[in-house]
Amino acid sequence: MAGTTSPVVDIHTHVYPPSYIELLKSRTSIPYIRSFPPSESLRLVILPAEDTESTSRGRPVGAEYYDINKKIEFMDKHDITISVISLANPWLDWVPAEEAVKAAESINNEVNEVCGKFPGRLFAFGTLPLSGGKEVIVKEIARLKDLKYMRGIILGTTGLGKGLDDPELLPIFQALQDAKLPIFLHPHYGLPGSVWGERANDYGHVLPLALGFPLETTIAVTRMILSGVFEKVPELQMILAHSGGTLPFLAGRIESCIEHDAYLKAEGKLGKGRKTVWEILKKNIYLDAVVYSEVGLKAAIQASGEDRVMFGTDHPFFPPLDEEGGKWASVETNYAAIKGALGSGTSAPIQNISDELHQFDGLKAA
Ligand code: 5CU
Repeated sequence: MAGTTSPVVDIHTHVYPPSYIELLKSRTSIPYIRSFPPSESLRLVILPAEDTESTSRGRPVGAEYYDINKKIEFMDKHDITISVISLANPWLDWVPAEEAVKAAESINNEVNEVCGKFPGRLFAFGTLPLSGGKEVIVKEIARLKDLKYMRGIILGTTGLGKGLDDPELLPIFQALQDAKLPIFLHPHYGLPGSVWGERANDYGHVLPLALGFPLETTIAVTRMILSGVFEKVPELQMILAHSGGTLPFLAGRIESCIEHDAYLKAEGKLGKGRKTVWEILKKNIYLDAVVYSEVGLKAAIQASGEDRVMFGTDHPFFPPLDEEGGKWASVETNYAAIKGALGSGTSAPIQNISDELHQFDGLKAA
């Protein structure tokens, strides 16, 4: 934020390392990169909802998606001191089981090395070999703990294929808790295409990105809450993308539905020891500030507390459509929302973001 003396730490900022880009270019089903003649320019097609015969198929993919120098240029332009970079969706979810371990090790090493080229400016969230199964995932978590620049992991909502309330994930959550590595939870799959109706192709990417992404996150975390993950792994820390989807706004309703559910009561799930949604929001959840409005940001701050809301940009997504070279409206909108929500002159969330980064530091010095 211009004028602040606190370091600005961007915890929601993605890369597709060059080796991942090459993989995407070799594929024909999502995720893939290709041109659509007569145009020769390459397009990145990642979302299930955007793989359609229309002009909204994918997005132009330029150097900002894979060239780390572009990330640093972007950081400098927007007064960002530190970025915690993460592989963008859909991560390694689609990689065949037998290739998962090698792919994760090589991507995580590549990202860790890139961070080392810009000491003090770049840290990272690692990627898990999800399709490889529990054992190899836990091993990769142990390895990530010792990679110098890793500060957590990025995770989608499918887990091992059955969602994040799958009891099979508990040893993985436990390993992350023990390693003091937070989960950066990020959506990708949205909602089933049928909910967008017959005219979905007329609306570009708006419905899946504005609604599908946040609802996917909200549903995934609510399922975790209902399954008791946060009682069973009480110190697990999660950072939710896009200010938790709609979780801060719906927390009261979710909590009320739980408290009034006769089935849960009969099953003995409403008794002592249950953490409420509000407690989980304040003890286990951090929210990014990528919500583009003061209203949404105030809800996030009220739900989790100012010190649990972290600055983010979603770079390289949401670039300006027209003007080249200037500041990005998507970033400026979030800066304005932070200023509006906290009052002018304060840079509290940014200050706290930095504190939290060091908290996650736990095992190693920056
Ligand atoms: O614009 C998009 O599709 C995306 C995406 O896929 N992932 C993300 O983090 N932000 C925007």
